[in-house]
Amino acid sequence: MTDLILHHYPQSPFAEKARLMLGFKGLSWHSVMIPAVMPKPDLTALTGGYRRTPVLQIGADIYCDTALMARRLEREKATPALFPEGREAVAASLAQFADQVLFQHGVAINFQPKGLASRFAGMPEAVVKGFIADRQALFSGGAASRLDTSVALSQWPALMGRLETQLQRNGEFLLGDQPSIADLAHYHPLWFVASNKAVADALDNYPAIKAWMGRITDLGHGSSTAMEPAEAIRIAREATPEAMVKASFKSPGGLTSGQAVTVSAVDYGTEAVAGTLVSEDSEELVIAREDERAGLVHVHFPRFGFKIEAV
Ligand SMILES: N[C@@H](CCC(=O)N[C@@H](CS)C(=O)NCC(=O)O)C(=O)O
Repeated sequence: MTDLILHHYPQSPFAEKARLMLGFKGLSWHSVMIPAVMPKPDLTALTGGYRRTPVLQIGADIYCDTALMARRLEREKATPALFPEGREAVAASLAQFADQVLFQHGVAINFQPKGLASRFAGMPEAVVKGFIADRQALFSGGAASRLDTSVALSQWPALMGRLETQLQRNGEFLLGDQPSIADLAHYHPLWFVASNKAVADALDNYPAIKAWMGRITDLGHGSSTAMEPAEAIRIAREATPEAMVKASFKSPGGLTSGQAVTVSAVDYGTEAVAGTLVSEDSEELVIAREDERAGLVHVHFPRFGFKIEAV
């Protein structure tokens, strides 16, 4: 196995989801710290422009988006399973709901004025202004818009109430007695709320959720060692992308391998990544690109939530 390298920063909820996936599977990995705001030149040398957090690197293969990372880690180590056999669709669809809907609520609750003040306490005003401007840019041009705080606060009891009831009645985890990707995707937005003392009381009335969060925290992060970004880029340059198994798949867009394409997220952080199509299947889009610093890399995206266009 080639080493797993996670590009992330500590406060990112989706990075926490990725760290927990690695912990759940009991994997060892290298930890590369990336900036929380643009520019991110060392990260984009690998991704070709994709800027969101986190990114998983395995040699010269770069995996964007935690939804695809989960599938790649499942291939790395099948058990314990993130997508339990026979419940693949319910696990993936619940995770998708949480990553989109619950996450937007967690962010809106965090970034209401008292939450923002607490999160950025003691930081220079320029840093706070820079962060706010970066996140405005992140959401420009995509299909998603930020959820209004008052809507998030109003809808929160419905989301929490449903979770609380199910966890009281149906075992330790969302799909029963074993954790799955559905748990990790529901956990990270709540972790984001819990980690901000000015807004953490949004979880106060939900004892079953709190107990479940403790069980997820206990999965841990696996074992990691720090790595410098330059070392990760050197590893990519010296590695050869993994050979792709060619399964027959009819491209919905009529694309053929070797064709010049761009891939971009549909919702936010829509910077397009240009390359040549290597392969596509029902879950994954893979493009090849040549980078001055990282050499030939294959960049992998989930099909769902991304668009691929011929250049
Ligand atoms: N669907 C993506 C969402 C990733 C995401 O929204 N990450 C946030 C951080 S939690 C982000 O990229 N924020 C902007 C940044 O870090 O530059 C995934 O599952 O990886």
